[in-house]
Formats: sequence, structure tokens, C-alpha cells
Amino acid sequence: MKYEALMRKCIELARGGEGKVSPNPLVGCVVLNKDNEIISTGFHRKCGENHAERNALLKLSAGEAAGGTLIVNLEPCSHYGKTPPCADLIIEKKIKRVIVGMHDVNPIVRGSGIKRLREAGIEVIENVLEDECRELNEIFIKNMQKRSAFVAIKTAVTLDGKIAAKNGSSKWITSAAAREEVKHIRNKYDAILTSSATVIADNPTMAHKNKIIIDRELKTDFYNANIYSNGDKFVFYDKNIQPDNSKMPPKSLLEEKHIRLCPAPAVGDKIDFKSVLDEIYKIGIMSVLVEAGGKLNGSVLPYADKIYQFIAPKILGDNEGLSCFDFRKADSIGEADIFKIKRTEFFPPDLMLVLEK
Ligand code: AOF
Ligand code: ZN
Repeated sequence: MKYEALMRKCIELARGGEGKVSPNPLVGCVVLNKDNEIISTGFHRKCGENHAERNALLKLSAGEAAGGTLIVNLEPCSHYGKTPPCADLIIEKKIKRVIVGMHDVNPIVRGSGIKRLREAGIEVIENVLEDECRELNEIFIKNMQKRSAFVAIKTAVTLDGKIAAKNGSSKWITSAAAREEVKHIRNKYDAILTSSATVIADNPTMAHKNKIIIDRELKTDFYNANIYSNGDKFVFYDKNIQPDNSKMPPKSLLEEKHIRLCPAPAVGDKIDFKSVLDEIYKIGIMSVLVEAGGKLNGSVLPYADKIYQFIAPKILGDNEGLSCFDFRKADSIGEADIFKIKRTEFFPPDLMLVLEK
């Protein structure tokens, strides 16, 4: 039997947990009876709640899954965490065969879930649609292997690579369909990150549960800027600014607006981005989507795992270098930063490129 289509279904189910399962992985599960008919599905809905396999298996009556097959995009767990081990429940339900998309990269599980299933006499088929399963959980994999946050950059540019017109207007480079997709992309990440320059130039709202604002000199309008109108905000500023500085917002305002001020080291006229990344990981933010101007994009680039580049078929012509990655100049093609195009998608009339290191 071919399990690719059913694994694809697991991946689709797993996406139902986007925006809610972090720091856990996205997991979906399909259960077949002994006649290979789908009898249940489930997914991990929220961190702290049941895992995908448990959600799928607990919907079934006694004996219904016996002799059946369970398909899941991540190796079933073998540890007592917030819930008991999924491997034990699979054994208890007398499943005969388990199809796994990828090994769990969490060191407390890695391989031991599959081992436990095999020791109980269950047939395990591994690595079905492994590449897709790894892409689905690229954030979880980076977190587990590098112990740092996954970093993605989103930009919207004209055909000639500009992020704004000379008068500063950048809001309408891409069309409604592309902007709708950006909302879906934001939902995949624990936080969005932007700069004081973008907040001051565009006054964006960027609706999200967590927002990180790099505001070295505390120049943004904490009272009125749209960015502070919803969600929890983490504002990184130069740690040398003293608490009695006139730009420092009062405690009562910070509490009322859910703003946490985070002092950070500055190198020259920039906040050190590496220290921001380390700090947000400590706070529990496992992934960020950067939506900012060329300067911040340029300093983030060395840490970027992924770029979403929207391209609008519009040409502005030379407008004083409002480039989407404004950092140093490469003197030759050999010095350029190189990314791979993973996938393209058309949001008429605009194009989206998804790139990786
Ligand atoms: C699965 N199925 O649906 C998930 C798994 O804190 P806990 O107890 O929820 O455990 C989290 C760990 O369990 C997580 O890091 C990963 O190794 C595994 N997650 N495993 O079989 C699931 N969410
Ligand atoms: Zn589990």
C-alpha cells in the first residue's frame, strides 16, 4: 500500500495547529482499520493538550483500531510530558502497523518511540514523505538542533527591487491577494519583528499576539502608534539609555499597553541583533517573521533561515536606494549572499518567492 497520500493528509491536519502549538511540533494523524478504511483523524491542537495520535485514537470505541494502521508525520513520543506516551496508547489499541514521516528531533524522544513500537511487535515504516514532513516542522527542528529561534524575513518589492517610493509610500506595492497571504504567513510565527523606522514611516498595525519592535532610541510614539494597539509588545532599546530619560514611557502606560522594555547592547548605531535573538528565545518566542525596511533586513540577513519575497510587476526607477536588503555593497557577484528558491506561488498580479539558505 502507498502511504504518501495519507501522509499528505496528516500534514494538512497538522497545519490546523499553526499559531497554537509552539514550542511543540505540528502533528497530524490518520487511523485506518484492518480493512484499510479511514476510521479516525486527529491533530495536535494546542501546546499542553493531547498529541495528535491520542486525539485520533480516543475518538474510537474499544477494539475498533485493532489490527489497523496509524499514519503520523512525526515519530510517536515515548516520554511522560504534559501527556502520557503516545507509543503506549498505540500499543494498547493493538495497532498493527505505524507509518512515520520523520524521526522526532527532540532528544528525549529521538528514536525511542519507534523502538518501543517495534519491541511490541508493531511494524514501523519510516521516512514516508520525509522532506515535506521536515519542511512542515522546520521551526521545531531549528529550535531543537540549534536552541535558537527560527528567523524568516518578508519583503514586498517592485520589479526593480524597491520597497518604497521616493515619498516613502510603501503600503500599496503588492495587491490584496498578496497581503491576504501575508496574514497566513504571520500566523505561522510566534512573533513579528519590526523597527522604529517602519513604525514611524508607515504606522502599521501588524495584528499579532506578539510583536517585537527594535527602537534603539525609543523614538516611537508609545501612546498613539498603531503597532501598540494590540498584542504583547517587546521593545528592544539601547541599554545605555537611562531610566530618567524623557523618552522612557511611564510604567503605567507600559502596563496598560502590554509593552515590555528590553534593554539590549548596541553596536554603533544598531542594536545587536544576535542579542535580540538570544533574548526572545529565553522569553519563549520560537520563531519570528521580520517585516521591516532595508536596514533592519540587512542586519537580519546573516541569521535568516527563510525569505518570503513578494514581487509586484511595477517599476519605480532609481529612487535613492530604497533596496529591500540595504547593508554593505558586494563589489563582485562572488561576494553576494546566496539563497535557494524553494518554491514560487502566484498571487495575481504578484509573485511570491520562498527562499532558504
Ligand atoms: C507526538 N505527537 O502530537 C506531538 C509530539 O510537552 P508535551 O508532553 O506535549 O511533549 C512535547 C514533545 O512531544 C515535543 O517536543 C515532541 O517531542 C513531542 N510532540 N509528539 O507524538 C504530537 N506534539
Ligand atoms: Zn505523543
